[in-house]
Amino acid sequence: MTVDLSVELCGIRLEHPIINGSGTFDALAARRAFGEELDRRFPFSAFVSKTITLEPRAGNPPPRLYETPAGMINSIGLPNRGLEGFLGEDLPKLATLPVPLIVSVMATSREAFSTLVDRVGARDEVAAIELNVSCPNVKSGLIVGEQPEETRALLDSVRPLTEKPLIVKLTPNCAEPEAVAAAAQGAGADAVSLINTLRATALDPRTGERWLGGGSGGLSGPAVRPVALDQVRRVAESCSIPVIGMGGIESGSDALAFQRLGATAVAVGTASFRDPGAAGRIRSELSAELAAAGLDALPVREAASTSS
Ligand code: RRO
Repeated sequence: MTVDLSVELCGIRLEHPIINGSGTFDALAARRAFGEELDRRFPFSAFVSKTITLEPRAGNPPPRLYETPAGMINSIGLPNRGLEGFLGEDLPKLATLPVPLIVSVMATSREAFSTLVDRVGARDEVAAIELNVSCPNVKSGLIVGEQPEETRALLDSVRPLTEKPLIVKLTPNCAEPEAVAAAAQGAGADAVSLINTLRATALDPRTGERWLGGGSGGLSGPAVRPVALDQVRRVAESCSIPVIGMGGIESGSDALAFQRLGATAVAVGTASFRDPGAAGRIRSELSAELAAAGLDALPVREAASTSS
């Protein structure tokens, strides 16, 4: 049976539904390591950049990773060249990847978010912008993505600045992700993606001190998959814009579970750390899963019970 894996995400046609989670695959390093072979077998149907900020950042002191049962905690702390460095150095290279480019941005004020969206959105190489809202608003002290009102106000600021699709990357560290998704949708977001990592801490057993240089971090990997599935289900049931599902996807069967619960696309993150080819394998497995279920295309999402 021929299986059609293609999907449409915010008006962008994708060959298949598997993209990367922001910050989990360094495409420029992979190209240095694998050369043109990477382009021939590029594992993702769209590429999401590591989140960038207005100013350059060094990131957190090491250690930045801690392995847990069925997962890992990261505390990378957003190292990046800043907007100008990204536009001048990284974007021209990322634009030569064989798939559409989604640029992920984060800021601690609406003004800085606006500058990022305005400048990134003006570039033809960029297909869509991801707003990473797992960050505090320095004025209110609140984590934007934990609060529907903060999320709505952010979208109100940035929505008029670009016609490019805006994808809001939701945090799982809140009581009601569906309320935040609804606020994002109501203020003009084109899609939501979830989940970012779950807030987590690890201690060094020898010293009793916190292990990670940044203090606490975010948990990802198969350990978080049931949480991610539940949040994707709740968000997909309560809003009508596309949902990009992620959280511990390691197999085609995992990917299909997110699709069955309403995800239009899925992202592979932690699995790529162990095997940079994981997403390619997951794509083949997804195809085989669908064929085995007698399906020639991905499940179609049921209409949401409520909309904006
Ligand atoms: O850079 C990070 O430490 C980081 C970010 Br910006 C994020 O959104 N999620 C995460 O787990 N780590």
